[in-house]
Amino acid sequence: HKHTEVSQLKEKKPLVALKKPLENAPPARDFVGALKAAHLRTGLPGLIAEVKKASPSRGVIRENFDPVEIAKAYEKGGAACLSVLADKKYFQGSFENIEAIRNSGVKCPLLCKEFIIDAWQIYYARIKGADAILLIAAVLPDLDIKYMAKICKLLGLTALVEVHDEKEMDRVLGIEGIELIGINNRNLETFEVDTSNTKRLLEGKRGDLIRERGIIVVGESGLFTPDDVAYVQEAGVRAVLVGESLVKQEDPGKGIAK
Ligand code: IGP
Repeated sequence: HKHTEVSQLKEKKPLVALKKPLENAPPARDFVGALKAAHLRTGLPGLIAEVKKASPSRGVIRENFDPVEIAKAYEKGGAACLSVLADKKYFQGSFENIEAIRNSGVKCPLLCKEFIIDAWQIYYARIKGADAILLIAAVLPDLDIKYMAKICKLLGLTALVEVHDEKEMDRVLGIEGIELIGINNRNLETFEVDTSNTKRLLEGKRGDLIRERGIIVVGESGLFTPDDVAYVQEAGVRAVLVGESLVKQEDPGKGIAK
């Protein structure tokens, strides 16, 4: 089933059409470098602040949604990187939002939050100004993750590979060259959030291997308070991805550690 979808997509957007704009795109920014620098500077996990209007679990999170205004507030507040929802159907995002933020003078590296199932989406994200893309282990076979991570390397993009259980973590640790892993605390089927997910997945041998390889782990979803952040930091993350709790504030940049 997945494979028919992919081949249909390939017919719709031939890669050749993306060749020229790709050659003209300015180089990607260093997403992992920005996270490490923020972590060193603050002693706290580097923050990826998410520009998100709505979600399937919460509905509309912010009524007067201006992506550029939010991005600027995040940068001013001290976020290391930004995550921008591109998915229309579930999150009311767009690739145009990424482009608008990139063209607004915001300097933070940008993560394109799209459900990527085919290579052309990676090239497209790059053209729209993304510096990193999300690869979700729950929807991609290992071979696709490998292949897409290779494309990212060629384009100078960072791949954030997202896992939400031990099985997915082990699959991703079996792939060479992955430098950024996100642990999603949200169960994708029930939408329930449990931050102890991050802790569990970093215990024992998995945590050892991650430290040995210098992989940066991002704690994702359901982080609302400084205590939540301290908890996942204690578990071993050096970066966090926060959306809802920031987006719903009047000043979304308020409360970010500089
Ligand atoms: C942010 P929250 O609970 O702070 O708004 O979560 C982010 O982790 C979440 O939006 C997310 C997501 C995803 C969205 C994590 N992985 C994959 C879409 C697709």
